This record gives sequence, C-alpha cells and structure tokens, in this order.
Amino acid sequence: MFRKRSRLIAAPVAAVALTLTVAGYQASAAGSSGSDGGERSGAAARAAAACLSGTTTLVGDLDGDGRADKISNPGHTGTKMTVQWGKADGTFGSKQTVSKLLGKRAGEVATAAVADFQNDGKLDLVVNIVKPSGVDDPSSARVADYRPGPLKRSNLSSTRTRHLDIGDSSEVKELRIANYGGDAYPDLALLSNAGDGVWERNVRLTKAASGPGKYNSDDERKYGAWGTPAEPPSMPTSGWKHFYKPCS
Ligand SMILES: [Ca+2]
Ligand SMILES: [Ca+2]
Repeated sequence: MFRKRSRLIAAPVAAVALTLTVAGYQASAAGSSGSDGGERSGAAARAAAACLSGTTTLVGDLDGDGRADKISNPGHTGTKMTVQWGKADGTFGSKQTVSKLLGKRAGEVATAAVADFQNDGKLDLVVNIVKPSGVDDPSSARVADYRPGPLKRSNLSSTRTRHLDIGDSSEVKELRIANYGGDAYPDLALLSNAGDGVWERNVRLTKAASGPGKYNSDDERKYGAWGTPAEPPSMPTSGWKHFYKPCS
C-alpha cells in the first residue's frame, strides 16, 4: 500500500528530472555553438551530462573537478572497471584499475557500478568487495557501499558513503546497471552466489531521494531470477544505454 503510493508520488518527480536533463542537453548544445561569455557554463554543462563512448565506456565527471573522466567497464560485469581522469587539456590520464583504487585485497572479488543514480548531474559509485567463502555458505561483503559523487581520486571515497545490503547474505559476483520500471534513476542488477549452488539475479531499485534501495521481495519476484553456476541467470548488458546518449 505504502509502496504503491510512494511510486505515484515519485512519477511526477521523475518527469521533472527528465525535463531538467533535456534542458541540460540544450544548454550544453547552446554553449558549444560558440557564443562569447557562455563558454564556462557551457563547459560545466558538458561535464555534467555524461555520455557513452561505445557500449562499455562512460564519459562523465566522477571526481567533481568539472572535467569529464572516462570509465570503462569491459563485459559490463563491474569486475574489470578502469577510470581515466580528465586533464585540463581535454585528454585523459592512464587507466587506473578501480579494484586497486578501492583497496581490494588478495583473494577478494571487487565489483563496481557507475551511474548518476539520483540524476543530480554527478556520477556515483556502488561498490562490493567480498572474499568468496569457497564453501556452500556465502560470506558477507567486507565493503558494500553507495558512494554519491564527487569521489576522491586516490581511493574513490565519498563524503556521503552509505552502506548497502547487497552483500549482507550473498556473495556478489557482478554488479550491473539496469533499468527497471522505466524511470530516470538507474537501478542495480547483481549476480550473487546465494549458497548451496544457487546463483541469483538480485535487484535494487533506485529512489530519487536516497539512491539504490534495500532488498525488496516484490522487486525480486518481479525482476529477479535464479540459476546455477553452470546455468546462471541472464544479466542486463545495456543498462547505460537507457540513461546516456552516445558522445557526439
Ligand atoms: Ca573529472
Ligand atoms: Ca549523482
């Protein structure tokens, strides 16, 4: 009952956010068309609007310095992510391995997902780090966070980090961006080892005010799935595409 009502309230908010996003794109286009004086705000708008370079690379500002950075996510799994920090001259630095920046230890699996979850123009990060138990009972995550941007370059920390329950009772193997419900806020799909030979596709839907939400059995029934290590559930591969346009 309560959830249904909050969804109805959320819909107009999403519509407003979409309108703002469109306005942002238009401002960006106006800025780049070269009128004097608008150069600085044009650059800021361009940095704010993340875009896709190919299917597995997102270009957008992750550290909040106003310059676009390059986030690559080979295979969409969240396990091999790299970031290249944007420089003043418009080029990008060398590839930094996200799991290394996060402080992954030997034997651990680090997964990450990047998107502007709350649609506020700043890219955010979801992180899970777990040492797989190697037995039927999954171990819980050492780190499982939502880190709203901007993030610190040295260790991808945020001043507003919040714990997420994604690794409390299962071992996250993949973290992916998904689009459930069709609103403006990127959702999460997790491939998890739930124990006893069961691999699950779990979901966390995002709310505008708080970012990725908690476990919700209705969402799991609607969007989740299960399988085995031999036949794992399918995972989304086009999450970024729903929320970001190709870089021109
Ligand atoms: Ca940046
Ligand atoms: Ca954000």
